[in-house]
Amino acid sequence: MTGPTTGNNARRDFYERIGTLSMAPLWESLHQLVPPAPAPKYQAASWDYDKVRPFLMESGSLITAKEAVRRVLILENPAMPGSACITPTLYAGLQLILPGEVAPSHRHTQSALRFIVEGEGAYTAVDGERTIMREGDFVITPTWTWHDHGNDSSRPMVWLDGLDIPLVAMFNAGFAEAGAEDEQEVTAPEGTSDAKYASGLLPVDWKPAKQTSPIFNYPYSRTREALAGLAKAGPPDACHGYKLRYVNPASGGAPIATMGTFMQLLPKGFESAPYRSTDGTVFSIVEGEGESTIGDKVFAWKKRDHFVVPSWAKVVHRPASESVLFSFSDRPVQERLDLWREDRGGR
Ligand code: GTQ
Repeated sequence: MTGPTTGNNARRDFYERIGTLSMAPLWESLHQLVPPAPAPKYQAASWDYDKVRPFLMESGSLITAKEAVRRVLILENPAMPGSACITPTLYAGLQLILPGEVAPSHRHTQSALRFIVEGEGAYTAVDGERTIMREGDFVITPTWTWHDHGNDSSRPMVWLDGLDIPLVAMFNAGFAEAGAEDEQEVTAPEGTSDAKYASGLLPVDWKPAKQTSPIFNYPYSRTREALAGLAKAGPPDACHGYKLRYVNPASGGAPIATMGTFMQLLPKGFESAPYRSTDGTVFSIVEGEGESTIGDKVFAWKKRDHFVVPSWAKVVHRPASESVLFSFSDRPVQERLDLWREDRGGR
């Protein structure tokens, strides 16, 4: 019996010959394909709102919301240039609507979340109902629902858009349509969905048609009140401080099937225990200031700043004042697939 041919030239020649049949040797890439632990190809990064805002306002003089359809500056992961991704599964951007503008109606299979960063009084319309948005509100645009945005206030409005664009692209499941009119017809008074679904009550014979939450604005006033109550009720979690997840009241699951959303309060002087999880997470600072160590780098943050924590990167938060952080990730998808993991550093 003769042993295997071990010469590199013989192997390379073999790889070339099987390559002509669109085949490749697994043993050359096995450890990258099945890594012992996540090895993300993207990095931690932050966006300082003081630096971002002038460009956002400048974009307002370059193009109208109508022409742009959505006037947004994408927050792109610096390790994924040209991808329009902030993580491999998530898209994030800052959208500007100036007084009097309308971002015309359209619908797409990508789900969107809006997290209001600056301003008050613009609306988003979803399926015939408008909601007025204020700072800290979390608003959803479910998959394949008509939506337009408008600003009847006297000030610019800026919000964080979070979408599952890369995930939908991976599945090649993207469809989109422009509406016949810029603004969809309003068929329900403001507050209808809040009255029906947001008080721990549901219309008696209502059955959800999809996984998406029937609530489309989770106002900050209520979220903040819940956090304050929680902070009075007991000690903070070592890793998260006081952290709540937004919920679809009809299912107990996430309001959007593809993106989990969270709000946490970090008390002044708190230092979180090192934490990591497999869901790369985008943060938007609502109140306060401080810094976070992500992996081996320190990122300072304050109100309206944004940062991204990659999968399995260790994070430690150090708020200098009482702080409130909104975040979103693909955690519900990973949980559905039995993939999601966390490491609480023993705490
Ligand atoms: O508001 O519909 O930032 O379709 C990117 C794509 C926002 C939106 C974005 C979109 C939207």
